[in-house]
Amino acid sequence: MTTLPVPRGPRPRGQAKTGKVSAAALGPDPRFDWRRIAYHTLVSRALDDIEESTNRNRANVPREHVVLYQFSARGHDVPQIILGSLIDHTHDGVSAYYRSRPALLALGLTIDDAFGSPLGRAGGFSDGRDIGVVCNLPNRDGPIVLPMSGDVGSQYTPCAGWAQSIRYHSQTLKKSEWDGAIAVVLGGEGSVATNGFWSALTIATTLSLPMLFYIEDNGLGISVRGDMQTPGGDITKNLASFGNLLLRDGDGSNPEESARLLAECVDHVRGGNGPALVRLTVPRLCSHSGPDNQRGYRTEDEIAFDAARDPLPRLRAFLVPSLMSEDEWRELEQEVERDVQAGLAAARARPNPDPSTVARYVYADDTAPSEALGGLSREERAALGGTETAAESGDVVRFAEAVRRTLRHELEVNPKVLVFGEDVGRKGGVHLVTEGLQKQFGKDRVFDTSLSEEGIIGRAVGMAISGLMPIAEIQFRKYADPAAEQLNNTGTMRWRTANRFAAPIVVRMPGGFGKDVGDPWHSLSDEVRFAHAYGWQVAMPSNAADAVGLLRSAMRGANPTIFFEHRSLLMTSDGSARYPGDDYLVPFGRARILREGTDVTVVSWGAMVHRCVEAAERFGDAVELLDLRTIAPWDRAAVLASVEKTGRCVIVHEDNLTAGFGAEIAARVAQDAFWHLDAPVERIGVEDIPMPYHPVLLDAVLPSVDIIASRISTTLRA
Ligand SMILES: Cc1ncc(C[n+]2csc(CCOP(=O)(O)OP(=O)(O)O)c2C)c(N)n1
Repeated sequence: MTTLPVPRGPRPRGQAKTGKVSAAALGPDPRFDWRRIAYHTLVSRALDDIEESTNRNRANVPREHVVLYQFSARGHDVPQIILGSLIDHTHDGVSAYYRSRPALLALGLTIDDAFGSPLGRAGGFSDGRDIGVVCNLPNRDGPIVLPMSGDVGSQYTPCAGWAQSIRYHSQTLKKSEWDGAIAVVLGGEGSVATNGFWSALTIATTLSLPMLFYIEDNGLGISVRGDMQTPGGDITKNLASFGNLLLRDGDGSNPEESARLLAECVDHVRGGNGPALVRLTVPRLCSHSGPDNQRGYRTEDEIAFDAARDPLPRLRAFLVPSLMSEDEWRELEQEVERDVQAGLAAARARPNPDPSTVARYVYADDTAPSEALGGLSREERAALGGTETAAESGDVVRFAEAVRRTLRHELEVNPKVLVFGEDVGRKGGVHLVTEGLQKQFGKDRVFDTSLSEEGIIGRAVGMAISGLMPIAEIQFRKYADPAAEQLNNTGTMRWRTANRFAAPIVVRMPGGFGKDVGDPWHSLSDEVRFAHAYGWQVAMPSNAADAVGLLRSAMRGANPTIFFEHRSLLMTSDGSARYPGDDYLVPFGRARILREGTDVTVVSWGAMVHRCVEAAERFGDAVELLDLRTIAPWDRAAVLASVEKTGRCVIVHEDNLTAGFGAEIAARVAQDAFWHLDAPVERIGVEDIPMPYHPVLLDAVLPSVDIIASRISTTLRA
């Protein structure tokens, strides 16, 4: 045997070199129901035992008993369950990851669901749609667990959003039932290297939010050691200069020390003293996941070293005989065995998910039997109402002013609306769209954020789940890229939780070329990326009136929305229109016919619509021009009906030609209107070149009125 390293973490306090502390010696602390903690630990171990022996990498497991993807929490369990027992406020929110099931058991996860979901059975967290341990707990009358995601680190910023929501509900909306609630995030030591961790830490510490970071340090991120994740391998040491963060560090295999440190941190955060971070070292008594066999990166000695730090025997020694007799412990084991076997049988008896339902819940479904947690309720949305009839008496407004008025009105009528982003508060946004709103509505409702798009979107998600309506601004389309992970997870949330959770946020983003200027960073269009993503509505209004109607529909709706504010339209006459009123709504997926024509259908959206209008004027009554207004959903019926009439189709957009959204429309037209076509479907877009800076170059890449007209002409002659 090689010499083993000294166990990490300080020696537990109250523990002599060779002695041990008993639970009774701690005195009665009513917060800790140790029998319950022991019960859940034994349940968690039994789940791990059964799943480890039935995962699909094991031979001889009957097909119907196979766990498709398995993660064990063995070794992480005791401190997680202790933590879970401290999360007891109705509005506590927890954000966790794939190794967090023990905490969920303490928070009310049933054994049936705990088994059923890894088996992929119907019902449960996701109705067979997501990995069994990537789970959630939508509790309407108690602490909730936000939907987990598979991406390491993505759990942090939604948790910061929940923490900020606690403050908003409690202090701004004066809902006293939120007083004293906390947000708790769980993560491994590998996750402290991620963007999400740092983004959430910045939000929580700069705003002094009620947020607890619990880092379970098992020393390995799959096979990579902790000193690759943070220098020296100890995140608490490295964070010592954060004045506004309580830091604690200890041995998670020691129940007494875990309980003491976790309770201290929870009390600190619950007491309104700002955030805390506690790191507990824990052994990983298992492979990373079912398919991993630890070969090549862990020696037998290292495995044995961790085995000697198993918190379960230490829990037993801590409780027996000081709080429980040997007989009582045995009875507890028997009770767990009975409950686990019953839960396993119930889970195995569940049917497989129904394939005919797999397409359900990509978007909101108001006919669903129960409502998802997140966003405005059906009643709140109905009460806000709205009209599809535009007021005719409105003054002509610029696009930017139209958006500002809409935000202002919605802030006035809906106290759950919050508007935020980089420079959105004091300055009023770099495009001045939110100018004056902070002055009018205060810093709780209209505010600047730290410079992290991951943080802006993740925070919005946590807020939406708490029932708020967050309107996030991304300064320029290109800068949504750092938030890609959160945006993706927002779009799939309703589907992957089978309508248990949704995050209907609105993301406003200026994009496209500017007036006389471009560049690769501030002029990106690339809207197709959001049409390609799951679950998003995408609005690309070409004028102020549509902007009002679409933005309001999004803000009173139940689906997450990308709302493009084209740079060249914000302050120009092209984008201006008559203000259609404070209740005006434009439904998504309904194109506007800008002019009727007989021989060719031109389809466009955003700023290109105006060039198409100009080009179309050269052809008398030949051109029928459709402004799609939204590309997800897009008005297929209107396009097909028009092409059936005209027999020709030209699609014009600013985005790249290759795999631009025009390709989707062209494919649909070719398939569904083939027999009506008299000419090949034509697409016009930027020829796969980044947006250049100099106006001469910009003009060279953008589809011009002349180019559009010449292609219409060619199509008409075909
Ligand atoms: C963004 C992202 N990158 C990579 C992965 C693949 N991956 C899954 S778990 C993991 C290691 C995580 O380690 P840690 O945070 O310490 O948690 P532990 O598994 O040790 O509990 C990696 C790299 C992922 N899921 N997400």
